[in-house]
Amino acid sequence: MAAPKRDVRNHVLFEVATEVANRVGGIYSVLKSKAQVTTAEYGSRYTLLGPLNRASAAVEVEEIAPKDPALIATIKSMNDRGIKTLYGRWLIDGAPRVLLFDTGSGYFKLDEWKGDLWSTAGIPSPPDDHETNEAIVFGYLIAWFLGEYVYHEKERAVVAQFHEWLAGVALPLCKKRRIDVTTIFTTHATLLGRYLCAGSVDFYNNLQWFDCDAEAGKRGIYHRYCIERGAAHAADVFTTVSHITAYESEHLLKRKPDGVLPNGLNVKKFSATHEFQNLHQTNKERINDFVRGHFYGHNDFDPDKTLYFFTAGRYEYRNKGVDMFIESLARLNHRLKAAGSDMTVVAFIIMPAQTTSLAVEALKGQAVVKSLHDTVNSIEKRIGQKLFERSLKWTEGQDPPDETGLLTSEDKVLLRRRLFAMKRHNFPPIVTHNMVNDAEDPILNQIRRCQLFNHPSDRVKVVFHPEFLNSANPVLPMDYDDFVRGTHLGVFASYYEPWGYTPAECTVMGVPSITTNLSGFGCYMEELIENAQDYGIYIVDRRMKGVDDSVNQLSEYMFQFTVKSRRQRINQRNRTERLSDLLDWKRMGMEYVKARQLALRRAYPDSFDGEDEPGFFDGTEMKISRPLSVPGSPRDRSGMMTPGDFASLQEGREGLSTEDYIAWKLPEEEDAEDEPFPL
Ligand code: G6P
Ligand code: 1S3
Repeated sequence: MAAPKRDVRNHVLFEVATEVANRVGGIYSVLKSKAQVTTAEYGSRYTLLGPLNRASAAVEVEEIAPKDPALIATIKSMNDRGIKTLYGRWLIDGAPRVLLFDTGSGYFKLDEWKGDLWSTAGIPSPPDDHETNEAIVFGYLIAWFLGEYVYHEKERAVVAQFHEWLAGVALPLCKKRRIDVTTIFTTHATLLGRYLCAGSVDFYNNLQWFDCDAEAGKRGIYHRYCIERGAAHAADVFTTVSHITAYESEHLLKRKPDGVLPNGLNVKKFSATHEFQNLHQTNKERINDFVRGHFYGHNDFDPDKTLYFFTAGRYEYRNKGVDMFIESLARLNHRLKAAGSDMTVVAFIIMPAQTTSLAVEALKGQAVVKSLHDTVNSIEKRIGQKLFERSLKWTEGQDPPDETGLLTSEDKVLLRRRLFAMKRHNFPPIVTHNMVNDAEDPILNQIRRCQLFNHPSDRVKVVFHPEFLNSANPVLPMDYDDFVRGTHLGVFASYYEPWGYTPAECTVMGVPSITTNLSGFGCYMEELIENAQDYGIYIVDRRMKGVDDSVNQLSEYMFQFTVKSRRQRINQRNRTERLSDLLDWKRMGMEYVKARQLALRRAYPDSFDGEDEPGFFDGTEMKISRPLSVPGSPRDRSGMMTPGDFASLQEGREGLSTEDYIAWKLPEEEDAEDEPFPL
């Protein structure tokens, strides 16, 4: 007897990842920022599944009782057999429901499951790889959960979307056990790609030639690679976050992705127009304060002619392009000196490395400037008080009070002591912390090689902050978002970057950025915007150019930025910020909708009235309305999110269109030269 048809329209959605309510990296950002649109679409039909990390769950999750009878029955059955779970609401925008599994409570079955994984999927698992053991236990718990859930839930279809290999073990199990769910596997990078790029291979020109099994074996990740490849092949729908990663996956995982699901952001609009410009100014003042302290005794550059550039991210020296950034800064320094420029660039590198403590010199810098500031303030108060008293005593016919005796000899001594404390016989430090491995640190070595030592004659100064930013830090007390707002330019010269949230975050905060055509974000913007530079999105060509040419292009972009006037920078920031809506999940989320539709069609073709599967690679283009006369606007198409070979997931015949999801259009452009804010 044929199984009864499941209701595909009213389907249930599970999203499975190891970073649910547990901040590790980019996937946490994806799930967290997307939660609002997905809960808006699904309500209680949406649940995120992840492993239970008690420390982070304690602050991020509020426990509640489940209401869905199938969920109640499934959780009870697993609990009765020793598996501990936590069901609750993730305390973020959208407050999605989460079900977290305590993998520790499943380890009693680890050996049995490892044997099963080998016999059902041919995936080996060495004994001493903790991360893989976690992935296996988690994968088996998820397959167990889904199997029981669809046993109890007989009416509605179930879509399960898995992120990254760590959550991928359940996919071959679902297929082998014929669990009645439809699955999507989304990879945010490939294991082999990340490893190969971190070495010194010419990755993109050799993608089709790598012997993947051998390369994975050489790096001791063969078993992990098998999980990733198995997941990609077992899923009903396979997707990645960008075209560049789709291309990489096709060659390294041997399955061409069905489509691309780019990452969005939860773009919060500011109620006041141009509010983000004011925020730039106030946060820049805070960075100025840090710079005054850090460069004490060498404050010979004008804050009004100083630009703040930065790069940030996980410490992956080559993959995140820090090597190229530092080399380009050295060339920029040379160029600014040769041109006799009066501009100074302070370049920040914010990347966590192993440190022992904050450096004494960095702390001292902030302390001496603070003492100077306090002393000047108290002198100022005393002078004011004296002047006031003298003025009160003034009578007609007398000379008005003058400056005589306002500054006492005690004040002069105090001031002199503060000035002496600011004498220094060394250059301002590069690094704000004591590094565990200073002599071998790749960033420091590159800075040494390029001789960017913060010499007074240098027009480019460097500050390496080897810790993520935090407003409780005594040296640079700012949270990351505030810091970004205060800077002028983000530089992310990545070599391996499947998407790249850092430049996207700059964009929504109205901060111009430089990225590369090897990053998913860079490619996406290049496709979408004709003249990206006008919008503050600079894209370095690292694909077709040699390294030296790419470095020159990067330093040229930075140099061109330094010659902009303040008005031009303000105008450019306005244009950058206008792109925010392009990156909003309200728009990007549409690709997820399409992927789920495709998964349902593939699993339940009969529920779609026998229609053929829609052409998955036929991108549908739509016009974005804008005044034709205005130059420099994004290209007139919005179905461009997944262009080219891995074109847009089909805009369905089920009433699916981007406009229907959350209406979006490019705001009309103002006259860039006529904007109502102070210079
Ligand atoms: C914002 C503020 C302006 C300020 C400007 C500085 O636009 O609203 O008042 O003059 O930032 O820009 P700059 O690029 O020089 O930091
Ligand atoms: C990955 O994190 P990563 O920094 O290791 O996933 C992110 C989210 O999709 C993506 O933005 C990033 O490029 C990838 O590299």
